[in-house]
Amino acid sequence: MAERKARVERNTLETQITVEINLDGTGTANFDTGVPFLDHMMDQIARHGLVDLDITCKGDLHIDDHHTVEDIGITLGQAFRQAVGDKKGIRRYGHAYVPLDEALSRVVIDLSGRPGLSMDVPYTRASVGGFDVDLFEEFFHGFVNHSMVTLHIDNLKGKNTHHQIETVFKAFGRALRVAIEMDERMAGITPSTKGAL
Ligand SMILES: [Mn+2]
Repeated sequence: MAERKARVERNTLETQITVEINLDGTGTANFDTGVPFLDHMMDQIARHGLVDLDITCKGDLHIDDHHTVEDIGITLGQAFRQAVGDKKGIRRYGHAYVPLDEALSRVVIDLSGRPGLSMDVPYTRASVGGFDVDLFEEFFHGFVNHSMVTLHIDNLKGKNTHHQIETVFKAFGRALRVAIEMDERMAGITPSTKGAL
């Protein structure tokens, strides 16, 4: 099997980002983005998705976290799309329910070749540790638009905002892991009746 790795650099006047991804990794993560709460969440993708992630960003944090969070989502989406390749032999769909104490989230993913996001997370607070949690929707919008995946994210229960979003990222990692897994019965086959994804 070809190595499922990618390295993408994306530079704008607002952010300078490098993303390295290995879909067949061990969950090793290195982040240097200047936004520790985002790093803590992306760490969940690496660990529970068993993908290696190395992400650096120099962003205009003196304005706010918005450009940094959205642009990392975009660049991660570009790297993911490159790494996943022609999708022959993969499971394509993945879903996971993940709890953390009182919180419970469900994430369903389809490596469909079409961007789509449905995200319903009724946050109980607007920010955690100074981080504006609304920005996670920008992160996932950036990701789906450039990875060309369909993503349904629902936080089903939760009182603590940190728990709500952490269960989302853990479930996203888990669902992603299943969707990108090689299915030996699908070897060499594109999992679509269209013959292309
Ligand atoms: Mn945590």
